[in-house]
This record gives sequence, C-alpha cells and structure tokens, in this order.
Amino acid sequence: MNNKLKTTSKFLSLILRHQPEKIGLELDSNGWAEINELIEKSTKVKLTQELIEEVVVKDNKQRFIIKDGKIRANQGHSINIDLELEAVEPPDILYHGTATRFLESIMKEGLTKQSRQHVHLSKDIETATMVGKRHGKVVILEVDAKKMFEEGYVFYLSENGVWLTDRVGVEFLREKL
Ligand code: HQG
Repeated sequence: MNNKLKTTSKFLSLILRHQPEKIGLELDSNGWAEINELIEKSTKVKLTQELIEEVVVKDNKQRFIIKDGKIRANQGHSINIDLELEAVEPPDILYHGTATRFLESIMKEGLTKQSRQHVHLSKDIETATMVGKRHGKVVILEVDAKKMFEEGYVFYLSENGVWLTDRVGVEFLREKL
C-alpha cells in the first residue's frame, strides 16, 4: 500500500469503526455505509469510488468489505453495531499480543474488550506480535480456546480472519515464554 492508500485506510477505519458522525454519516445497524453518501459527506478528505475500491482490494489486513454499493469495516468497531457473525469453533490455541505494561492488569482481570466490541485474538504468533507491537514492548499470551469453547464461551471469526470473543478469564491465559 502506498501512503495515500494507507492514509485513506486509516480514515475509513476512523469513520466506519469509531466516528461516522465526524462527517455526519450514519451507519445502519450492521455497520454499512452507502458509498455514494460516504464520498459526498467526506469533504475534507477527498474520496472517490476508485480510491475506495483500491483500498478495499489492497488493504494489508482486508479491513473493509464492499457489497451492493455499501461498505463496512470487517472488525475493530468501538461503536455498537451488529456484524451478524456466526459462532464458530476456534482452534485449540489462539494468541493475544499485548504490551508488557498491561500484563499485571490482564493477569488480574483477564482480557477485556476495552473500547472495542470484542477481545481480538490471533491464530498465529506472528500476527499477535504485530498487534502487540502497536502498544509497546510485546508479550504474547496463549489462550486456551479449546477449554473456553468446551465451557461454552462463544467465538466469532471476522471476515478478515480475526478471532473475536467477549472476554478471556485469567484461567485460560498463559504467558508464552
Ligand atoms: C489490552 C488492530 C489492561 C489489550 C489489531 C490491548 C487488532 C488490557 C489493549 C485490533 C486488559 C486494547 C485490536 C486488561 C485487554 N487490563 N489492558 N484487563 N484487557 N487489555 O487496540 O487487541 O490494525 O483495542 O491487550 O490488528 O490490541 O486496527 O486491541 O493491548 O485486530 O485493523 O488493551 O486492532 O487492527 O487495545 O487490537 P486495542 P488490540 P487494525
């Protein structure tokens, strides 16, 4: 992705996950925005159909999806929308990358969703490492997803491969050394 695509992807994340009202846009209850309306209302950041499509295709994490003239973010929302995800059985182990400074609190309270709608988990250590790096010195936590699933915890898999759940209790967490 070149810089223009990156900037546009960040802007779309802001509008479609967190603050549609920033440009006076309304998302429907499932998080979709009309692309025409998005283009029209985004006056400061200039968007075109072509640019949006290029971001959707080239985004390194496949953060967005287009359908029937509408666009939405695949995951990562802080606003309350229903992604209509179906519960699925997770792999036995999932990973969560975070920063060492959060560890003490996490090992007391478990993983909680903070400002987002879900706790985000990764299927491999590489991805978890990238996620954790955003916050500081990385630490990788192993999540006993098999045990959680057996105990009735619900997991979802976003369109772009991120595992989502409501919370992860400390009893299912282990620091990966
Ligand atoms: C931490 C990116 C203290 C948690 C990524 C994390 C992901 C706690 C931070 C997506 C805690 C929240 C989400 C507790 C959790 N005490 N800290 N009890 N429980 N935390 O950004 O998972 O690039 O909201 O460990 O790829 O880092 O935006 O979540 O460090 O998929 O598309 O609180 O964002 O995707 O941070 O990342 P975030 P995340 P995009």
